[in-house]
This record gives sequence, C-alpha cells and structure tokens, in this order.
Amino acid sequence: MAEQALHEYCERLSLQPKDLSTTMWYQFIAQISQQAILQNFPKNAPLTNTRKVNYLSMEFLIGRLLGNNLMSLGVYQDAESLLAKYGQNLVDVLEQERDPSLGNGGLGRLAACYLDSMASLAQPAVGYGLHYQYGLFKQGFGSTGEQRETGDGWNRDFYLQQHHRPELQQTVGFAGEVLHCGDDRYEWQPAWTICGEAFDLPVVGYKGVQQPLRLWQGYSETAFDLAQFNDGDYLLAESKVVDASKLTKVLYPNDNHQEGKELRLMQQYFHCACSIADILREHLAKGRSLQQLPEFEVIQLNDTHPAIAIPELMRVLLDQHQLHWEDAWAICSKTFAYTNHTLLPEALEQWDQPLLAKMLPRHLIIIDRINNELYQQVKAEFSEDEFSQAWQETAVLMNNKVRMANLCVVGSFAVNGVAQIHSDLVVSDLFPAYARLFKGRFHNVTNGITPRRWIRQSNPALSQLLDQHIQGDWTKDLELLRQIEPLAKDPQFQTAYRQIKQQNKQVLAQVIQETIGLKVNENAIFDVQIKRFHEYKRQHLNLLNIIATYQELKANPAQECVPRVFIFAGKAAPGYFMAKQIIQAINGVAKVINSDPDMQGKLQVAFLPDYRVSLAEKIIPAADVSEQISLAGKEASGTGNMKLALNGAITLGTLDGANVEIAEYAGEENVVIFGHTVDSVRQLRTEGYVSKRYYEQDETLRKAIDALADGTFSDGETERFEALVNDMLHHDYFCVLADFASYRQAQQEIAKRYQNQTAWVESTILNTARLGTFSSDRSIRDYQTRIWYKA
Ligand code: 26W
Repeated sequence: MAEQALHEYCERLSLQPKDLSTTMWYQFIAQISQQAILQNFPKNAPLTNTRKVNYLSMEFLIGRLLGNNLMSLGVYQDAESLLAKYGQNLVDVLEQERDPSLGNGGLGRLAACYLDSMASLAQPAVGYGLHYQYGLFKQGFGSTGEQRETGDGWNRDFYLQQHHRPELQQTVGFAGEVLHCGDDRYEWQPAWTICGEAFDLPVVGYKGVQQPLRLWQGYSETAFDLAQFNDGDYLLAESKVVDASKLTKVLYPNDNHQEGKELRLMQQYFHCACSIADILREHLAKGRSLQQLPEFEVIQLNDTHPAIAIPELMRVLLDQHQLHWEDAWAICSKTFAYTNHTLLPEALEQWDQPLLAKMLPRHLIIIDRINNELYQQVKAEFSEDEFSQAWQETAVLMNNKVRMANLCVVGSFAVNGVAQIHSDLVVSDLFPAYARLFKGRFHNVTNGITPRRWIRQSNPALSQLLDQHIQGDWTKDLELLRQIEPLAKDPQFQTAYRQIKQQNKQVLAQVIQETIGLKVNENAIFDVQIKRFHEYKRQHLNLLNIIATYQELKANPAQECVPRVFIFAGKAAPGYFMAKQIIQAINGVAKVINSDPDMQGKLQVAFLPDYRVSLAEKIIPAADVSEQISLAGKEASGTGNMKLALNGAITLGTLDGANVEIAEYAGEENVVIFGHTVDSVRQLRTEGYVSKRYYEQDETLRKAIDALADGTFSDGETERFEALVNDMLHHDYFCVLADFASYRQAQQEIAKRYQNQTAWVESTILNTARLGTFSSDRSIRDYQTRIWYKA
C-alpha cells in the first residue's frame, strides 16, 4: 500500500524515488501517516460512562510528532524498511520535522506527556490550547556569550500533523457594555468579536485511542471597517483587524513570571471562551442536559492561565441558558479541577481589576459575586480574631487585583500540587485557610513522563536491552522495569548497559561538535543541567563549582582528577536580566576553560544553544549526572529529573520537588543529596541570611566569585558580570552561597563514586529499575482515582 502511495507521490512530482530529497521523503511519510490517522479520527475510547477530560492549557510542548505517531500506530519498522529500500534513513527523515515549540518548559511538556498517556490508557480526553504562529523564540549566542533571540516561525500553516476543522469555528466577544436587566439578569454587549478557528493535532495513543489536541487560532470576522474609519473612529476600526491577527501570533516567553499584559489576558480569554463553547456544544449534541455536565465532563486547569474559564462557564449558563446563580454554580463547581505548578509569588497571576472591567466587564461582575459569596463562607467558618487573616488569604478580589489562583481554588472541586513536598507546601504555606474551609479539596498527584518518548523513542538501544530482559510490554506498564533489578550486579548486563551509555555519549559528543565545534572527552563524566534559566534553579551554583574546580586544577596541575564535561542547555525569558547574566557567565567561563590547554581532557564546558524537545531527546540518554539543584521549596516537581534518572543518570540534587520521591524510590545510596532543606532554609531566613559571610569565610568560594568579578571570564571587562556578582554578595535570595560548600562536597562524592565503575553502573541500573512509578501513565491513574472519578 505504501509502495502504491509512493508511486503516486513521485508521479505528482514527476520524479523517481531515487531523486527525492530528504525533505520530500519527510513530506511523503508525514502525508501517509496523517492519512492513516484521519481515516478513522477521532478513534474514541470504548463507550463508557466515564468522564471526558478537557485539559485546558496555554502551552503544549509536544515536540516532533511524526516518529511518535509511527511508533504508536505500530508502523515504525515498516517505514524504516520502506526507506531503507531506497537508501534512506528514517532517523534522518524524521529530523526534517520542525519541533512545534508551543510551550516554555515544564508545564507545557507535562501537558504533552499527559495527552500521550490519556490516549494510551483510553482515558477520553481533548487537549485545548492555542495555535501560536510563533512558538518559543530560538536561542543563539552573541560574540560575548549573551543570549540572542529570534522568532520561531514553525510554519504552522504547512505543518503536516494537523487537521483544519473549519466547522468548529467559534466567535469570542471583548470589551463593551453590560446591561443590567433586573433581578440577576445581565446582558453583555461586546464592542468587538474575534473568530476562533480550530486545528486538531491527533494525539495517537500507544496501541490506544486517537483523540485531538485542539488548538485555537484567532482571525478577524469582519474585514477592516472602512466606514467606521471614515467616521473618525479609526482606532476601533483598526483594532478589529489588528487584534485578531495579533491574538495568537506569539507564545509569551515567560516562565514563572507574570507580566500582566493586556494581550495576554485576551489570549487567555480567547482560549477559554472557544474551549468552553466547544465542550458545551459536544455535550449538548449528545442530548445531555446542562445539569449532567459534571457527570460527563471534567475541565482540568493547567495552572491558573485558563482560570477565566470558570466565570466564562458561569456566564454562558447564566446569560445564554438563563440558569439561576445557584444552579449554575452547582454545575460549575463540580466541573473544574485545578493543578498548581508553582509557589513563586511572582508567578502567581493577578490581573488589575480596571483591565478586567474594560476587557471582560461581565466576567468581573461574576467574579465579584463569587467573591461576595466566599466572604460569607469565610465569615461563618472563622472566628472574629481569625477572620481578617483568613480573608486576607482567601479573597479573590483584593487591593484592586483579581487573584487567579484563589479564583481557581474557589471554583474547583479539587486542587492538586505536582509532587508530595509541593502539595504539602500548597496547603501549609499558600492556602492554609482554604484547606480548613474546603476540607478534602487538596490533593497530590506527582508528575510523570511518557516512557514512549523519553525511553522508547529517545533511547532505542536501552529500549532493546529492556525488551530482551523484561517479560511484558514495559512501554505500557513501566513498573515492569523492576524485573531488571536482580540484574544490577550481573557483569554481563552491566557491560551491556554501560556500552549503551557510552554509545549515547558518542552520539551526543558528535552533536556537541557539530553545534558548537567543541570536541569533548567521551570518557569524562557527562554532567548535565538542562532546563529553563531561573535564579531559583541555581545554574550559577553549578557555575561556581566549575570555576572553583578550574582554579584548583590550575593551581595543582599534577592533581589526580576525574574528567568532566559540564553540559548546559536552556533559555532565559527575554526580559529576565539576571537569568541572562547567568547564561552569559557560563559562556564566558566555557570559553576560557575550553581554550586552556591545561584543561585538555580534564574539564570542559558545553553550552548547547536552543534547548528544545528534540535536543533533550539527544542529551538525556547520554547523561551520567543529573543536576537538580534548586533551592529547597522552590521547584514544584521537575520532570527532567525523572527522564534523566530513568535513562541512567545519577541525580545530584537538593531535597526539592520530585527529587525527594526519586531518592526514596531509587534508594538513598543511588542518588547524591546535598544542601539546605525547606526547614533549614526557613531557619536561615529567620536568623537573617547574610550571603557575604559565606564569601568572607570560604576561600574557595571567594576566589571563584572574585574571578567572575575581575574580568578573568569577560575579556578583562570587570563590569560584564557585575550585576550577578553584586546579587550573590548582597542579596542571594536563593541561598547559592549557603549551599556552595555542601554542593562542592557532593560533587566530590560523585567523582569518587564514578571511579568505581562497577558500583556506579549498578547504581544507574537501579535507577532505571526502580523509577517506573514516574511514568505519566501512573500520574493519569492517580488523577483518575484521586480526582476525576473520586467517589
Ligand atoms: C504567568 C507566567 C507563568 C508562566 C508559566 C507562570 C507560571 C508558569 C508555569 C506554571 C511554570 C512552570 O512551568 N512550572 C513548572 O511546572 C512543572 C510541571 O508541573 C514542574 O515540574 C516544575 O517544577 C515547575 O517549575
């Protein structure tokens, strides 16, 4: 069949198969795979009375889809053999696909893993997101190592793994007036409307069902309004066209930091309005009543970015379906569930009330009513003495701001954090009053990652080894990895496992050479920190240890050392000055160390530009050490930590996020833990943390920081890293200096362990064997039992 299709494809191009370019091969494979999928799309889960999950997220970092789809359809080998017949390599062909980078980091990638798991487990689900024209910016480095950003036009209009659905179009209103029509009745007359067009990216479950990731794109219903323009109302006339085309143009590149921009609020509302309308359309089309909505649908909010969906559903029920407030609220508050992904205060979204009043006047009225009803509940629950504090914490409207996390907690039947320690902190530090008010509403669901992409697809050699030694399909049931635990000490298995790591390191070494022209020592420890750049993630703690190591090796050239390659990748938000300083400093240090002949084969630093899913797929299988060194209490979970550990890297981490659970499952002797804990950080702050003291008392630390300040790593310029140095010495909110000594010791422990290769390989095998629980299939099952189908 494929042969016939190839024949036709070539005929259309008037070419022979041998004359097809790699791009043409990609297009051909993509087209037949998409045809195969669309033949019976959506391929729904068997009809049950289970709830469908509507996963609302502003970000889906899906990465390349074609390889994944071929694998899930079970035709990967067929495609491989067909291509081989014509002297083509499938891996090269798949490389032709542009990563759709429709997300920033952890939150977006998690959404993609969850879609994969839901389809694989036949959990009915639709992902709802935005069809951005520009995904996350592409990253390059300038001549002094500074981050440079360029647009990522991923060619969305020609992306082959999608399906335009014009019949699903929606219309969304903005701004305008609200008429009060007596009693509880209101009528919103928007000033203008924008249309939403749907694009479905089929999510192909592994031997499972196929269901859509539905992405909305804004376009203008009416052309430029010339009459209005001529009447002098040109601003409004223009806004119709300009806003529509701008609306879904670009993904906001902030991670863990809110900007509060009007266009972002419009994106959020557009996303929610289109999705809510689509959910209700399907629900009603099945002949079900509005009251049955919570029985058949759950709307999972991926952080607060889609929070406005709550007042939007209320608005539709009240204004369009004429329900009473109590009836509408009864439906609404049983339909939504909210996942919190961060405790950082600067990431908790708050919208200015005046902005909401202007852009979404009806929604503000609804939010105000929600706030008033809540006020009564808080009054009833708390004593007079407690009230003021409790209201301070729980109010949705406070100081002229709308607090979106609060709106989510009030409007949802379940709230969850993403790792045990994080979920505990959500209750104890963020929402203690809510936890008392809404008993049983707070849960934990520890994050997970899909083994299809992060082992099967990215690490084929390891997958083959696992296939040989495991009974049953570990790709569908990752707990089966336990079967290799008894082999951890087996010399033959150890050799095979080690050889795979070595091969993967060779492949990565080649990538490094091709991208940055650095030839790395393949026998060195590959020490990896790959993630967004943020002060709380403390890439600069890693950097200080690199500098200290460099200085030590320079001072004692004869000293025995375990060779290291430090590998970094990650982007900083374009407006995040300090994160960009850290990137530039790493590049500055890399340049000096890599060109120092004394460091040859001993110490190298590789900063790979433009971190993205497809690059992660190459780095992770080759890592020996996984750096998870955030300040305790700041990283909600982390998911890179899971991917790296499962692929046989040893975690070097703080007791933060999912590291805590990784250590429990892997066994403490198979990870290296260091640094302050949540409690000891608290104590440090109570005592009054002064970072300068550590600088003064620790010579190694002082010399490392001084070298950043004195121009050693900045072509003699002393100002280049001034801001970073000053911050470390005078603020250091994330306690880098307080953890330096302990981190350095942990790094030495790593070196010591690596020298005993037998014990090291045993440890890495045990990491693979024992971490099956971090499959996103387990996470989805936890959502099912703890939240979606909780009795
Ligand atoms: C409004 C600006 C903004 C943008 C993105 C605020 C917050 C975010 C995200 C919630 C940040 C994020 O991606 N958080 C990460 O979520 C992952 C998935 O749960 C966790 O593994 C990470 O620890 C967490 O940082």
